[in-house]
Amino acid sequence: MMPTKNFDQRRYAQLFKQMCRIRAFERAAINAKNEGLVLGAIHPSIGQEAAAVGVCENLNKDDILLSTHRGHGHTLSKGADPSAMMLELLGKEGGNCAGKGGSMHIADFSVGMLGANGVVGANINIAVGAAHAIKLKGENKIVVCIFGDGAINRGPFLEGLNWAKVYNLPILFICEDNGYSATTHTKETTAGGGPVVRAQSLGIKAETFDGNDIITVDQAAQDYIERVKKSGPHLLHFLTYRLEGHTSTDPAAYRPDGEADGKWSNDPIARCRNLLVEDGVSAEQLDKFDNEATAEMTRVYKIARDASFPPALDAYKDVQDIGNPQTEAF
Ligand SMILES: Cc1ncc(C[n+]2csc(CCOP(=O)(O)OP(=O)(O)O)c2C)c(N)n1
Repeated sequence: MMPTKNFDQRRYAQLFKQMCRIRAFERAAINAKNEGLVLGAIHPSIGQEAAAVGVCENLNKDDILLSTHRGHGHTLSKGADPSAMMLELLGKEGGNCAGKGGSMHIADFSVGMLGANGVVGANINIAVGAAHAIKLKGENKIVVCIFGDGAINRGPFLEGLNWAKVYNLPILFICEDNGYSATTHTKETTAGGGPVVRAQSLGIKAETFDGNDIITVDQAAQDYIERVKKSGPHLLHFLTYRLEGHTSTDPAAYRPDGEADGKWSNDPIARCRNLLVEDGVSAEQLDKFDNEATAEMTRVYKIARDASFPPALDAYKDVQDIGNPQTEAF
């Protein structure tokens, strides 16, 4: 089929490649976890890659990003080095946080990634603080804060959105709604109309979009980033689905039988692939992108597996000195 007029084939091929890289990174991370190389949990974002790529590919390097416990995709899309990320997951020397952060606490200031966060909702107020600093310094950049649908039921959501609106801060809130908060259907624990209605009640413009359609996410992100630059805080609500367990070891038995199987046809990578094939890109070319992503992340995994742990004394480096609790407390 001939390329369609309004479809930017080159751009969407690039976004397809990025989504494949995230998936391959997480498959390699799950492998590492299964081999006992990762202490702590891995929260895969398999099925949610379009939101990460569609948003982060529209940011500049010095724009600021804050993410969640499910942040590999966001961090990679913001430009972090996958080798450093895998080293971090394995607690090795050369990790983004010298092996002290792990999967849920990766930060890479060199690409504007201010941090993933294992405390649900806690990234929201940090993000608002960063946006306030940008405003006070008169800088020309924005903050993007990504959180799940479960986080909107924690206090920081109201606190953060309120502060952002009162001070008209340059921040884009992104609710990545996969329908679940760990093992619970978020609907069962959410009163009212959800994130969009809550944001609108504070005077923040907010809309819901299909978060599994890369074109929709890309266009919504472009539009909302421009709006944030002109007029302060906004919120995007992306509907998506976590295709696997809450963590890599969660069998997700709380889901109705067959629910996840039925959702694979809505996989954002498969959907993007179909669009590209319909537009004339060959299946071989797309397989090549996919295989390159797998090869890259297999390399990254092997580097991390064979790397050294930091020297034991480095445990005391870069951590806050709060004194000796034994002598001070007694
Ligand atoms: C304050 C807090 N409460 C509970 C937890 C345990 N917990 C970890 S992830 C999670 C679910 C969060 O759901 P959501 O925000 O929708 O993100 P998702 O896991 O779906 O990406 C919970 C309850 C936590 N980490 N922090």
